[in-house]
Amino acid sequence: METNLDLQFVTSAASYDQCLNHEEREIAFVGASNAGKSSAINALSNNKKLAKVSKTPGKTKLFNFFKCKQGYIVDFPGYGFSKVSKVQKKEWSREIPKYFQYRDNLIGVLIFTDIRHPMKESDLEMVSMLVDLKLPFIVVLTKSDKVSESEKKDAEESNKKIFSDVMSLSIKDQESITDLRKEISVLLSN
Ligand SMILES: Nc1nc2c(ncn2[C@@H]2O[C@H](COP(=O)(O)OP(=O)(O)OP(=O)(O)O)[C@@H](O)[C@H]2O)c(=O)[nH]1
Ligand SMILES: [Mg+2]
Repeated sequence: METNLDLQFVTSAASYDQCLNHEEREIAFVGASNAGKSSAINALSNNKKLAKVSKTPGKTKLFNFFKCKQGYIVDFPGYGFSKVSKVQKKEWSREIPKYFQYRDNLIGVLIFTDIRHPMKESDLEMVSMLVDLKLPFIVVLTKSDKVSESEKKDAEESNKKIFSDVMSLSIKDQESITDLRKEISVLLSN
């Protein structure tokens, strides 16, 4: 299988109505702030500067579209959106559920969560929304280089008891990046 995603930043949207119009499949990257979403995008593309393109300070947009060979990845700001105003937060809390509810292109979601303290309350709220909407999701346990091999296995196993699709990721581990590329390719081409 082709695992080179050829990821490229396309555009951002500040509201659901402004989301890019296209006919391809799309997967969403969600998770807490600092979980490692942007780092994952950069690792997937082998380009350390890619995700920053959409993260101009003070101009953070809600939906960030990255084109890859088989479709699109949409990167979201972390839950909590700590760096934006109250007004912005309120607007985003209206726009985000619209995206998950109405976006026909959306076929799956990757939830990024730090392997050292995974699946916090906000992640579980996301899961509950995705289950209600019958959207498949993969739990990505990030920063796996921060724990021992046995702690990694324990975290994978305990999360697999609850969630059907679980994988570990470290931006320092090429094998895990290749695995993530494969998961994305499979989701987008099924
Ligand atoms: N050791 C290690 N650090 C990582 C890894 N992935 C991300 N980080 C670090 O974690 C921090 C946050 O990463 P980001 O990719 O900016 O996190 P984010 O989820 O995009 O955060 P928001 O944009 O705020 O939602 C950065 O300092 C990264 O260098 C990893 O696999 N291993
Ligand atoms: Mg980010």
